[in-house]
Amino acid sequence: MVINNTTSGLKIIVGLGKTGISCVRYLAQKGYKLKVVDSRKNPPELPELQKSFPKIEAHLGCFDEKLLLEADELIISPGVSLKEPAIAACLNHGIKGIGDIELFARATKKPIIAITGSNGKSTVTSLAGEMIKTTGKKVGVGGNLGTPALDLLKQDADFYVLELSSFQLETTSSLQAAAAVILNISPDHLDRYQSIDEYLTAKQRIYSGCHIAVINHDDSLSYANARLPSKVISFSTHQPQNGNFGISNGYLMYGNQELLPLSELKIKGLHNASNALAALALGKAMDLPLTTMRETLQKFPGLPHRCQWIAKINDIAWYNDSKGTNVGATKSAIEGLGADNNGKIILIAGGIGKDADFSPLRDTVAKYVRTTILIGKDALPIEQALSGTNKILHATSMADAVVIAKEVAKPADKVLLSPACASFDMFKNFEHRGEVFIAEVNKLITK
Ligand code: UMA
Ligand code: ADP
Repeated sequence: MVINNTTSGLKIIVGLGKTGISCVRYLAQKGYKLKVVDSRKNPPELPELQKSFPKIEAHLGCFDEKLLLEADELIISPGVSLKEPAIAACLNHGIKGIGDIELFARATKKPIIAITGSNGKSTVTSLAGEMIKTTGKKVGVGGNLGTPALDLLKQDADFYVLELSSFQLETTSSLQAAAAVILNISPDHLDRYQSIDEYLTAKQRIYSGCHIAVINHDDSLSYANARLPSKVISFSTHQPQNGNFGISNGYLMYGNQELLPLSELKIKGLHNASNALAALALGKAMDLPLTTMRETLQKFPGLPHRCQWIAKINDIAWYNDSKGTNVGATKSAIEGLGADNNGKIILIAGGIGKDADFSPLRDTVAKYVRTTILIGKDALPIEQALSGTNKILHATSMADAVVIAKEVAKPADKVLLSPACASFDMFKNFEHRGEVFIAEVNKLITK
């Protein structure tokens, strides 16, 4: 049975987090009839809803299918799966389900630079935003990075740069980005997707209708079966073809043109060189001058919680990579820090594993890691996957993990928090986890 509710005029916002409240603000101002639902009893933005929109009903504690069926459109937060039974039932009944990025895409005619991938999204999004700012143009930067896209519409902008997750892309069909990129693909979110193919299909929606596609030439999985436009710019960590970006003899290159020695990048590791190239390719797609993009690359210090240097204590360096929330990220963080190290790495990992297979970490851990200290809910599958590669210890808290790390580290070692997991079992989010780690490391200095 298909229910046609297009006359009800009611939009139901599903999820009352950052996205949900941004949708309330945007749609309420446009005069729509709204209700909000959240399966938690105390969602994070409930106080804000009650204060600023006291007339909008909030239905909390579960998703009530009967209520949802009253809507003509569901505005679904990225954290809510479309397979959630009550949501799936509504979609099957013909009720439209969209997300905040779809609303955003419909609302602006300004060029959108859209960035997705398993890792490096926030770094490339911030870099691309900085590159545009350096030219003196106005830019709104947000999306999965933190500021919900709809909130960016309040600023006057010449360009928007959006970090997009696979979850956001699932509910978006009108994006038509001026330039779009999938940075790389490695397994993530397999608790939400049945297979990596399903995850990839969601990611590839970013290329739908885009004007220029930026592709990672080293990662054919990311673009092989995508429908790409005629204009494509590629990046690679090898010598590029004319009109594309790459690396040769220690330089970032545009075709045969040397742009910048890798040693002048503040963000370190081959994965970050790849991020720099992706940002250059996006900038080129927007006709930004290579000279100003080079200037930005020389200055960009990187973002907190991404392989962030914290302190050196008794010849042991401490790094916070709390944003390393999947296996691919942790692998590149260990390789990036391990490659130029005289000592070994003490790795602090663990949290919510999102049904990942941790065995791809085995070779990297065997090569660079002296001891792994595990925290969090999914310590056991990580221990099983890494068995025999290095010494494995367990900690009951971040404080405990830091104390153990101090005891087992030797001079010239690096201690790296790179959990390969989400943080929600022990922390509010990855920022909170990183901050707790930094606070515990700082206690070692004052002791
Ligand atoms: N909710 C339910 N039922 C569910 C799941 C969630 O009711 O089954 C409710 C929660 O109770 C909560 C609300 O939905 O009240 C939260 O919505 P949300 O999880 O979509 O989170 P937001 O606060 O709206 O933040 C989202 C992104 N979060 C996720 O995709 C999980 C933020 O990315 C993003 O910064 C923000 O929108 C603005 O665009 C965070 C993230 O972890 C950083 N992203 C994932 C990642 O990077 O791996 C995809
Ligand atoms: P995302 O927003 O996709 O999570 P970030 O830029 O925040 O990506 O980086 C998160 C972590 O992923 C970093 O701390 C690093 O460990 C790893 N990382 C960053 N860029 C890459 C890349 N291009 N390839 C693989 N891993 C990366």
